[in-house]
Amino acid sequence: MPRQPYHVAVDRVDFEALVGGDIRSLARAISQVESAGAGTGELLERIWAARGAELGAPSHVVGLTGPPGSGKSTMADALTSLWRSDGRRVAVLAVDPNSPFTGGAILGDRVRMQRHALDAGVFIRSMGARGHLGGVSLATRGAVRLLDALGWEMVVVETVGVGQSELEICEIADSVVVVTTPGTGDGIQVLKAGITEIADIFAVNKADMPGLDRVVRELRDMIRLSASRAQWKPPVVPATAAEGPEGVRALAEAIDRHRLQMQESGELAQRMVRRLRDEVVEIVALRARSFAREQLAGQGLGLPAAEARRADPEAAADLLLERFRQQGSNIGQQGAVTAAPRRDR
Ligand SMILES: Nc1nc2c(ncn2[C@@H]2O[C@H](COP(=O)(O)OP(=O)(O)OP(=O)(O)O)[C@@H](O)[C@H]2O)c(=O)[nH]1
Ligand SMILES: [Mg+2]
Repeated sequence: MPRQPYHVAVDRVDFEALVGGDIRSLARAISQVESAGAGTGELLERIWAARGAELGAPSHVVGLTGPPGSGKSTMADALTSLWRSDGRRVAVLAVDPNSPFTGGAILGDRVRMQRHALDAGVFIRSMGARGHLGGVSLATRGAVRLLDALGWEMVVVETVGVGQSELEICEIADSVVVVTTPGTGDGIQVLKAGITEIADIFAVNKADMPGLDRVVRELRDMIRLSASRAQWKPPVVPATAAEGPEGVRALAEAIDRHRLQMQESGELAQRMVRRLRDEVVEIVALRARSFAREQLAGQGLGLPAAEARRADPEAAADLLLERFRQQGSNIGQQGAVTAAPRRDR
């Protein structure tokens, strides 16, 4: 099976500039990761090698999710200003699985984020669905991996649009912030099933609007009633993102507190391992799927319709998996599977 679709073409990225913190090179590298889908391969390996023994703290990946118009982008902007004021570099990835667009920020967000345009410590990027072999989730994971290797302290993943992928994308984050708002039709009933369970922090944005107390109370009741044994009880934090940094200070504090608690409890390390495992599973699934499609291209299983009706798809799948194991890249090799960089193997 050809491997190169999964590999980032290192030569197309100015490596020195990239490691030196150049934003344009970073944008180019992420485009490569995005179109390559699964792996950042050699590029990551080189970055880690260039960093040497000193690893530093991993990026704090903060997921922002919630109903359309709840103020996620405004919040990302305000948090960015706040974190910049204490010297952290901030990357914002706006992920929209339904959008074909990729590259720059979405128009409204671009205008809003204009103030950061000259700041080399801010990177803003929208991740659309175009050109990915592995979908937006794998591309985002790749981008996060790259930003972590390059030492970005904060990575905000804002999910735009709706759907199951929203949950999936939240799994990338260390701290999931679910954003809701007071007022009619909003509050907790607009939150999708499943989203409340993965929330680490609830932000009630637009705290300047009437009805704040009620939403805060509803959320706190809900958290109290949920029979979670976890040490961390999601705090409910009012925010006024439109006010800028001051409007999200309490939220930023909650985000830092959550990170600290995760670090101390060992949860951060566990999530990191789990994320790597999920990513590997996703890549395997992706490769196996494209292998199966290639194998079956054109003639299907070569069966006439009457036979196809009585065919056993399980048996056919077993056959393909066996073939995949024999031919299909290094995944099928015997022995322990390692995710260590190639030079260590
Ligand atoms: N009153 C008030 N309005 C706010 C606040 N924060 C954001 N808004 C407004 O809410 C609207 C939507 O904000 P966005 O930041 O675009 O919301 P979003 O969640 O990113 O929206 P989508 O990306 O479309 O899902 C904008 O008009 C903001 O100006 C706030 O704290 N108070
Ligand atoms: Mg937005």
